[in-house]
Amino acid sequence: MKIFLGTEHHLHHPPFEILDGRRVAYFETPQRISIILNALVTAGFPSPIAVPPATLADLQTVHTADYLAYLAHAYERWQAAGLTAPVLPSAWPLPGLRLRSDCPQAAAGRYTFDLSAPIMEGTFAAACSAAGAALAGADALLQGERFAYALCRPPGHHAAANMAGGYCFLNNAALAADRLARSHTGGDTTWALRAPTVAVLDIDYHHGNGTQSIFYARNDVLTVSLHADPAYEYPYYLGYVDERGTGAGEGYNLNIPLPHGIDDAGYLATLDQALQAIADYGPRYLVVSAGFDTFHADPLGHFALTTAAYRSIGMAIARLHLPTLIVQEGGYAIDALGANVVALLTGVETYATP
Ligand code: SP5
Ligand code: ZN
Repeated sequence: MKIFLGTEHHLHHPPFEILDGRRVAYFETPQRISIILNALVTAGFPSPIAVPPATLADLQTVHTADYLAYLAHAYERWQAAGLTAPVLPSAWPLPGLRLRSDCPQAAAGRYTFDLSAPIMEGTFAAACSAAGAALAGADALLQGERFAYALCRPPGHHAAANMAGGYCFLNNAALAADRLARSHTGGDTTWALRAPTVAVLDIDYHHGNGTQSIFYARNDVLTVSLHADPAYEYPYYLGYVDERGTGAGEGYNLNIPLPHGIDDAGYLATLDQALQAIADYGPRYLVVSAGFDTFHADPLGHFALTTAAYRSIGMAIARLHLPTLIVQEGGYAIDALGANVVALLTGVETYATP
C-alpha cells in the first residue's frame, strides 16, 4: 500500500481551543502524525512518499475562490490590524445579520463556523500540504493502485466549500473524491465517456458535515457517514437521517447516526449496512474518511471500539473490491492512535492479499 504524506503539517500547531466553554490544549497536534509514522514503520509498512502541496487550481475544484483567498491571507491581515494571533472569530454573520464590514474579524466569522479552526502563519501551507497528499492518493488509484493511504493533517471532513471548522480547513477527502469523479479513463476522446462514480465512506466519530455539503446536490459521488448522533454530539446541526441529498443528489447522501457507547459488534453490524449501500450504488472508486476518535479511550468520543475493530473494519472495506483511498481524519487517543491506524491498514491488506 502506498502512503502519501503532507510534510508541512507541523507548521499548523494552534496553542488552544475552546471546547464546551473551556480553554484547553489543542487536541489536533503535530504529534499525531509522528506517532502514526512511527507505528507504520515499526509494523513494516513502506516509507511514506512526500508529496508537493496542492495548488490553487487543485483546490478550486471543491473550494470557492473567495474562501481560498481568505485562508491564504487571513493571518497577514490579522497581524497587519495589530491583532494577536491566531485568527479566531468572536462573532458570526448568522441569518438576519448583515456582512458589510471588510475588517479581518468580520472575515473570520464569515469563513469559520466554530472555535476549533484557528489560523496561524503556517496554517494554509499545512492545509495545502495535506490536500496534496490526498490528491496524490487519488492519482495513485487512477494509475492502477488498489489501495493508498493519505496521511493528512490538518484533517478535512468538516471543511465546506467556503468554511473552516472542526480542525479542518481544506476538505482532503472531497478533493480526492472530486478528482476521481472527474477522471475519464479509457483514453478515447472521440466518445463522451461517462465519468466514473465515487463513494465516500466517513467513519470518523463526528459527522462529515463538510463532505456532505460539498456533494449534497451531486449523484456522481455517494456520501455515507457513520457517526455519533448529532442530537447529542458535534457538529449538532447536520448529520441526521432525513438529510438524503437534494436535486440530482437526492438519495445520494446516507447518514447513520449511532448512540453513545456502541461497541465493536454493534458498530460492525451497522458498517455492513453502509457497505451494502455502497455496493448497491456500484462506484468505480472508494474514498474512506478514516477517523479513529471512535476508539473507546478517545478524549473527544463516546464510542467503545477496540483496536481489534479497526482490523475488522479494514477487512470489511476491502471486501467491496474497489480501488480505495484511505484519508486520515480525526483520532485523539494518541497512545493508541498508531496501533489503530496500523490495524485498519493491516485489515485492508489482509483481506486483499491473495
Ligand atoms: C476532525 C475531527 O475529528 N474534528 C472534531 C472536532 C470536534 N470539536 C468539538 C467537539 C466538542 C464536543 N465535546 C466533547 C466533550 C469531551 N468530553
Ligand atoms: Zn472526529
